[in-house]
Formats: sequence, C-alpha cells, structure tokens
Amino acid sequence: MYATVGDEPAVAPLTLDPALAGIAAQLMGVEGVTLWQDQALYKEAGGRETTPHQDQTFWPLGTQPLISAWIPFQDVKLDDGAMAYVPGSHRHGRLKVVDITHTTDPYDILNDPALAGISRRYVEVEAGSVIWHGGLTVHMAAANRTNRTRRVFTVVYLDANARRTQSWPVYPLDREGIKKGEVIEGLGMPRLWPTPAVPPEPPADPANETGPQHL
Ligand SMILES: O=C(O)CCC(=O)C(=O)O
Repeated sequence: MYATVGDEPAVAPLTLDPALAGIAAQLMGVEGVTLWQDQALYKEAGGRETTPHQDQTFWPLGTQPLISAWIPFQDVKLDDGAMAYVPGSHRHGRLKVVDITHTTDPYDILNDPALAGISRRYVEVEAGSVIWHGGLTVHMAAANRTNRTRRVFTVVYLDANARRTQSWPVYPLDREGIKKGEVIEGLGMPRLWPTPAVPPEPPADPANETGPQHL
C-alpha cells in the first residue's frame, strides 16, 4: 500500500518502477506482483538498532510470497545503520511476532530455538544499490552511530494472488473492503507486474499505518 508515495508524489517513479517490480516477481517466483507498501526509512543520528524481526508476521498475509527492496540513498556502513540478515531463517516459517515499536517488551527472535547456531550477517552497501529480503527472513538494522541521518527507501511487493488471511484491522485493506480470504488488490495496492498499461494513481487518503505491528 502506498505509505509514502501518497504524501510525496516525487517518490512515485521509484515505488512504481517496473524493473524493480519485475525483479521482485523473479525473486518470488511468481507471475504477478502487487505493491504492498513503500516507506522512507530515515534513521536519525543516534537512532537505535532496529530489533531483529520478520516483516511478514506484522501483516495478515500468512506465508504468501512477499519481498522487500531496501534502497540506500547513500553508502551505508555498519555505523550508519547497515542491515543484517539471518541466513536460512526464511525456511522456518512464521516465528513469533516482534514488537519493533517497543510498546511491549519485544520477543528476542535471535534466541528462537529454530535459529539456534545461526549468526546474523551485516551487509554494507553503496548508494543506489538494492538489497532484497523475503518477508520471512529474520533481519535487523544497526544503530546509527554517525552524526547524520541514514537515508533509505524501501518498497515491499506481494504475490498478485495473495489473499487476506486475517480480519484484524488494517486500514488500507478495510478501506477497500478486502475481506479475509479475498485477493489483495485495490487503489492503495495496485498491480505493478506485469507492467500495467496505465500507471497507477495513489489514493487521495494514503495510509501511513500498515496495521497493528504486534498482535
Ligand atoms: O532500515 C531499517 O532500519 C530497518 C529496515 C527493515 O526492518 C525493513 O526494511 O524491513
């Protein structure tokens, strides 16, 4: 769903980029791709570590194919807030949800028995790179120990056949009347691959929330 492009149309070419959507389709091994969300991940100087988590457990999507492109607008070294991934963690399905907002005490997913003996790997990247992680890959980002904001943009793609698996409130799905069991597609969640004949337009009331983060 559009989280950013609705507020800032200048990001539309990146969020709707057909090449990225095509790569997402190939990586997921699916025929069609729907936009799930875009987001600016600007981590301010001194910003804390992003707690290790799986994205997919935040959303009513079960284990259907979902993938994120993480696109740095600057070189990102460890001290800027680099991403780290737990190799092979996606093979363990949905683990316990992590409250990355720290409203409650977050579950320490790195100590989940399924991940015993696997270490995270940090990935330092150059400006303009695109790094990808699946919705079930356990990942985190380091703290920003520099004195400048770390500037990153992310686009999350979903298999075009994906259906809503839970009925707990998610504003963009509810706004478009997508009920549990129904295919996810709508104004805020347009098809991006195969490339549509007419480029999608963001809805008038963009969703800045993607739904509960720790049900
Ligand atoms: O960039 C960050 O700090 C965290 C990013 C993240 O968790 C994600 O893209 O899913």
